Amino acid sequence: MTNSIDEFMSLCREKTPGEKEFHQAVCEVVESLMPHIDKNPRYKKHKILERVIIPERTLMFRVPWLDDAGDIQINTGYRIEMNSALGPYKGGLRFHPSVNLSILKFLAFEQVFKNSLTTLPMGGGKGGSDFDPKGKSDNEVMKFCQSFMTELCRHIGPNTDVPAGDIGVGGREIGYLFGQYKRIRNEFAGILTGKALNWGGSLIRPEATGYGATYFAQEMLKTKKDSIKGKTVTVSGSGNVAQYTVEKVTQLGGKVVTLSDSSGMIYDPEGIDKKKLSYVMDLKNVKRGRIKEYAEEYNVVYEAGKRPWDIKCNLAFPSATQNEISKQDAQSLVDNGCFCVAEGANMPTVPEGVEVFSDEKILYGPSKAANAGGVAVSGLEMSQNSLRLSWTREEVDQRLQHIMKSIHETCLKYGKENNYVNYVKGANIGGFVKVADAMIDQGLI
Ligand code: NDP
Ligand code: 2IT
Repeated sequence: MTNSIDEFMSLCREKTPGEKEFHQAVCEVVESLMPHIDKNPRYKKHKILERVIIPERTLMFRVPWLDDAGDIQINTGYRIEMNSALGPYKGGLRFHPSVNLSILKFLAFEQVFKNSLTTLPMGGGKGGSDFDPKGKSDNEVMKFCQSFMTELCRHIGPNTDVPAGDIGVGGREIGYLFGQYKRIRNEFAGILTGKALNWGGSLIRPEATGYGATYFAQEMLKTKKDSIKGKTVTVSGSGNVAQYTVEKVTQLGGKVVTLSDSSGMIYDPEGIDKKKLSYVMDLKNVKRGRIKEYAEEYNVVYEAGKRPWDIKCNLAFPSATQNEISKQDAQSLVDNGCFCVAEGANMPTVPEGVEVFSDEKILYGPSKAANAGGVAVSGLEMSQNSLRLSWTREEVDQRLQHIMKSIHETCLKYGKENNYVNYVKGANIGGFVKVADAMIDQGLI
């Protein structure tokens, strides 16, 4: 079996040289799947694994725009249309200087199985650009978004491909992108999710990823007859996912003691309460400031260049970016008593760190299960757009909770090993089988 995994991976590496994040994501999935595929020869016969690692379509395009000084700027735009076996391509757009083909392919690949787990009819995709919104004026962000959508608009549509937000793409960017699509195509259509409430957005979509990750942690804790109440919690990042994780964890009686950004982390042993969280939301979403300012405001510790994983906690929610938990970080979390990790970010733990969590048999909810709440509510936004109706906050939240529970059940179904739940295996197999079966049904796609 190891042989076949090694063989598969060396072929994958040969065909996609240099795409290290993509190889990392594929390797984790293939390691979980190979034993299942060996038991189900039809997946082998139909070469499903060989097919799912190649995007159905990869779009790369030039994005020229004029900055406030009147100078020409050029970025690269991407959309990876990975798999449409279960529905239109669906997945976020990331605007960050680190964006490249490998990172977007890893994200698109993960998205396929994540979307399958949500139970909603969505294929998988991802896109974005190496554009850095940091330090840009609203006008520059708008000019960039308009140029990006001028090309993207010919490839997307409510039944074709429906992008959304991710790192660096929030409500502001979705608005500018939507406006440009509408101008060019002369249609008001559900071509993006994460829209504002008064023009087609869904209640709870901004909250969904953080709330969903918290609900998933709650489900994992229930298997140990435990709960979030009274727990000390570390969260990394301070963007969309981090903020609403803090909100829900706090509502459920947990105490969040850390936040971070790419410059450093804050440690607030008293806990980030409702008032402090609204300060963070204003700081990050309106003033677009740095987390360091929290430390100045509340007179707590700020550590430049550090991540929160040395801080003693019971539960951890990595919510910033990929590979933000090293092997050493994972060990230090476990050594300090952390027994539950729910990944709000995509692939935040390096493979050696995942190994630490599984060797120590802690509750470890991998990203494609734990953070699926965001795209799930995007799916609900698409449903509401199709119905031309909007559901109440309670209705969407109920549906989100139900979906997170059902993802947890799928993980149990495919991931139970004696008296331990291997959520990585559960999520990978549970996400894969639906996609694979649909691909077989649909012939050579
Ligand atoms: P935001 O842009 O709102 O926030 C990102 C946060 O992470 C910021 O605090 C940012 O700090 C920090 N960060 C980003 N890149 C790095 C880096 N290279 N090193 C250290 N810190 C970094 O993004 P989101 O909150 O939406 O996304 C966070 C994570 O959650 C991502 O992995 C994303 O893929 C994932 N995710 C998001 C979903 C969504 O619905 N938004 C759904 C599912 C997963 P700084 O400001 O300094 O850059
Ligand atoms: O990684 C993710 O699931 C997202 N960024 C959300 C995608 C979406 O389409 O809502």
